[in-house]
Amino acid sequence: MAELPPITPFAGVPQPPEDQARAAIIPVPLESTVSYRPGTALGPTALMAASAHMELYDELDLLREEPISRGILTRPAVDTQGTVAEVLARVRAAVAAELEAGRLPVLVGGEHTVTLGALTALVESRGRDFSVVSLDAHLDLRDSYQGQRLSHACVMRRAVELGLEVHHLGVRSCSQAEARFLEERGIVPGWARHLRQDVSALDDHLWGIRPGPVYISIDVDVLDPSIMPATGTPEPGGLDWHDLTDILIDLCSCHPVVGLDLVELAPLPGLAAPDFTAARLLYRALGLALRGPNPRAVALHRQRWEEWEKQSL
Ligand SMILES: [Mn+2]
Repeated sequence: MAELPPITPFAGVPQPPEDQARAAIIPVPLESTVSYRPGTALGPTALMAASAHMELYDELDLLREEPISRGILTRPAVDTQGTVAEVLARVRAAVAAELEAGRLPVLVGGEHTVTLGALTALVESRGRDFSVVSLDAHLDLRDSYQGQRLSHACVMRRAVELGLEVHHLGVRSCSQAEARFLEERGIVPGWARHLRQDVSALDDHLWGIRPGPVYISIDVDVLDPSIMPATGTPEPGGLDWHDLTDILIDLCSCHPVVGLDLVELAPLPGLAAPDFTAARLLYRALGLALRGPNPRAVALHRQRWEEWEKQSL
């Protein structure tokens, strides 16, 4: 692949001292198994460039602060040469180093496959005490795709095989084999249509997430293509900005976040809005994750989850 343009630091601000940084953004411009529209290798460059133009203040009622002041580092991009397995090994090492230093690891893709490197590092570091929340138009539960098991279309299947509990929100596209896999496992995804039609459907899904830490994986295609056309497979009927903000507020209020990623941005030349949307989305998610859970929300969540567990027995 041709040389990628340079990746500038997030938010266009000087890097905080290492000992004051609470999060580290790790760009991973991997593009190996994308199925439809190419360009996700340029996602990190575009997101970082756009992020220099954001307001550093987040006006969200719950934040009303400059999340950047909590200390957000940008690391050099992970080398994406070689096989996907080799790239994932580098991602795993980069994430492990941040975990070791007590920082929140934040991947910016690149294709969704990169998430697997972070999940592997987290399982090695802390075991399986965390759940994965996949905000994605797709289930990514295929056993293999185009002969590949390390593919964007298989990443959550590999996560399930790692022994992790995976929750899907915003789904609106899957294969018949994936639908059968869901049935066999008794997994009920948060279909985008249900979430839009009925607020209690969203609550049910959020309450069903086990109390405790979460890893949040955001595929930008969870957003509607009207605001996020710049992605490999733009599926109609997605979430809007405020829907997604509400989900992030709920997740980050009720759970400590142990890792975060934003993947599958494939910039469209001449169209700035999707890059800017992705930058703000990452910044908002980071702001909420670094703010940490609210003890009252955590207690309420545990109570609701126990009721939810009893009902589903
Ligand atoms: Mn997707």
